[in-house]
Amino acid sequence: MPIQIVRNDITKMNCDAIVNAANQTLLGGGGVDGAIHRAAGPELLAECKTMGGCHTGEAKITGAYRLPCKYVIHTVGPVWRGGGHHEEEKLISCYRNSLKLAEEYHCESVAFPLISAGAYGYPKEQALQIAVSEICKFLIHHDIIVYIVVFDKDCFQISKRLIHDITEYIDECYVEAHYEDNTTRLYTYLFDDEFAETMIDRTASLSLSDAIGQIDESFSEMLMRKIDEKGMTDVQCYKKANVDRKLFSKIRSNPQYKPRKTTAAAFAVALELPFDEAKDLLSKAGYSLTHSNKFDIIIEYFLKKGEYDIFTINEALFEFDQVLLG
Ligand code: AR6
Repeated sequence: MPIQIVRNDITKMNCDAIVNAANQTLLGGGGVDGAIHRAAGPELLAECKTMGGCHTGEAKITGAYRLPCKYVIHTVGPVWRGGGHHEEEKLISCYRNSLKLAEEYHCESVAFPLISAGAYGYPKEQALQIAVSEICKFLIHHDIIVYIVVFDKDCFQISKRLIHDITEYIDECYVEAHYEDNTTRLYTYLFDDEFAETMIDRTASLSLSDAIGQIDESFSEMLMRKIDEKGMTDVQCYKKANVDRKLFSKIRSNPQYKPRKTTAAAFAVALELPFDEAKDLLSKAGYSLTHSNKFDIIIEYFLKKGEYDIFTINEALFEFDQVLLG
């Protein structure tokens, strides 16, 4: 997945660059800035002293010294003053300028903290939204892995209404699934038998090789067909699915490739498939969406609502401790 939200101490991130939420002096401070300077050692401060500070929204790069990464990109986020003082614009610039530096220094992976979301008081939810949206815009044209590193789950508080809606939906589905378990198992068996009989009738008149020759379109074939039908390019599709190029090539070149469920679902979302078509695509990879686990219910919830923003879906999956799409 080219973008990942992880819970970690950013100083432990083993990637090419980590981003520091610094202040204009670049001479260290509290929060993530303090943690980075402590872990990097005094050589980092010595280099920062030669940098001449940094304006809000801009970014500068230094070595990483004792940190496990190669570079530290220092950027200065805006102090939140109610939202009417160009805070959003400045925060957007922090992400753009940091990513530009990462590109110039040929970084293949970079980790961001939630800039401005601590001492500078930017509302966390909005800070997260800006981070995700700026990183995604960048990823459309660049092959690099970006991590958003957060310390606490609070940062993931997606809108309370969304969580409330999903929770209600999950509750309803659980009740339904439970009800079905107790009362309709017999019906299910009957249905399955009928289905099995039909299949036996249909195949009885065929030779084995004819029957095998009727193997359905595979996941990979269906995916490529849907991409064409939607008028998308491959790149648009795998980026939107938050899937990396290598994995997409594997799927493309091997018609029998069986992706993980999270990958199959990510493509259904990227293609903006209606619920029934999404179920078809998943079934090609051997998966179904049931009401007996939260992952399936959350995916169903978004597909049925026609909401196809993978990062919103991933925030919701994270909130309910589920594996993310991509
Ligand atoms: N790893 C990942 N995230 C962290 C870590 C860590 N080790 N430590 C804190 N966070 P902040 P700002 C999160 O205050 O709001 C400094 O004094 C934290 O929970 O570090 O941009 C500078 O010198 C929060 O979500 O940065 C400036 O004066 C996010 O990182 C000022 O603070 C950012 O919190 C900058 O304030």
